[in-house]
Amino acid sequence: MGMESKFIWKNGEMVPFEQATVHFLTPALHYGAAVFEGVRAYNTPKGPAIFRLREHTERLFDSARVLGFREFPWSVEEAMQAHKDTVRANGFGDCYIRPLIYLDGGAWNLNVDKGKPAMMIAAWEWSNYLGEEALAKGIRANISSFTRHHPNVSMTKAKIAGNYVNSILAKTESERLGFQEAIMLDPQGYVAECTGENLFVVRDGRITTPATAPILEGITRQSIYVIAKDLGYEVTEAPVSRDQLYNADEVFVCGSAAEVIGLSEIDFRTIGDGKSGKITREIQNVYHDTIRGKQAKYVSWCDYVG
Ligand code: PPE
Repeated sequence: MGMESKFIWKNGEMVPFEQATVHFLTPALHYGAAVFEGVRAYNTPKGPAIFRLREHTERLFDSARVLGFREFPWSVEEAMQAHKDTVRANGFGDCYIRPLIYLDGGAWNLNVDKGKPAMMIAAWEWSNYLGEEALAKGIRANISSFTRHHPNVSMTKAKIAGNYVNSILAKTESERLGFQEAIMLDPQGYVAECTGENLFVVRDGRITTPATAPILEGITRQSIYVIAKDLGYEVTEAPVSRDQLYNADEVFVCGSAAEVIGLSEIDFRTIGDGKSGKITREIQNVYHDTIRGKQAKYVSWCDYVG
């Protein structure tokens, strides 16, 4: 399954896939000066719906503001509509949606004000972000030798393209070592997040997740927080140390692309009984029903493409 689609939304127009190109001298390409989102649409009983579209679009605009953009040609509402149009134009049900606002033209002295923002939105059919067997078996991870961003070096709340070089370094290293994901520690040495997911720890029936200061404020993380509380679990934000992962009953990661995936092993230490744990599976099941519009309580999180 590739990343092809019929159409990509480009600055207000729906253009054929092949025409969604940028010039070599696009500043975003040289400096990583772009912001993006990872969003998913799912087939639901009432037709395709985009999960938490408003929250993703608001975070996209927040990221752009953090990067320094001050004026946009589009509003949040227009961008939300553009996501729906892209899914519809391609005839997709289950798909991944990737909007990107990038610095286009004229910013050659490292000042955002000298360029202008441009936006494109693509969609493609992308399943199994962490591999075919991840759901049932869980995945093996290690603690990366690369440290996650310091909040005053790279802005951790923003999905800035350039920030992801840190993720690429870590993920490449982990996969070359034979793992499927990298867990990254923050500059103080506490557990931060993975290269493209937030992380939760379960011990004695209680759930803990690192606080948001050094990490991306994941929308899946926030959804899981609500779901787990509604299921009756105590969920706390607290610092998590590396050895608290080793001694956890369950560890799971979550993100729009990955959804909810258990960790079976960390640094060659088996977590729990070495597969997705009981609470992980319970949350995973509710999450899967939620994103497909099958949980009445959370149906307002599904934005129908119409
Ligand atoms: N942390 C990071 C660093 C991150 O990139 C993501 C999303 C999350 C946490 C979870 O955030 P949320 O999707 O709002 O729950 N990662 C996106 C990009 C993955 C990629 O390979 O590119 C995603 O899941 O779409």
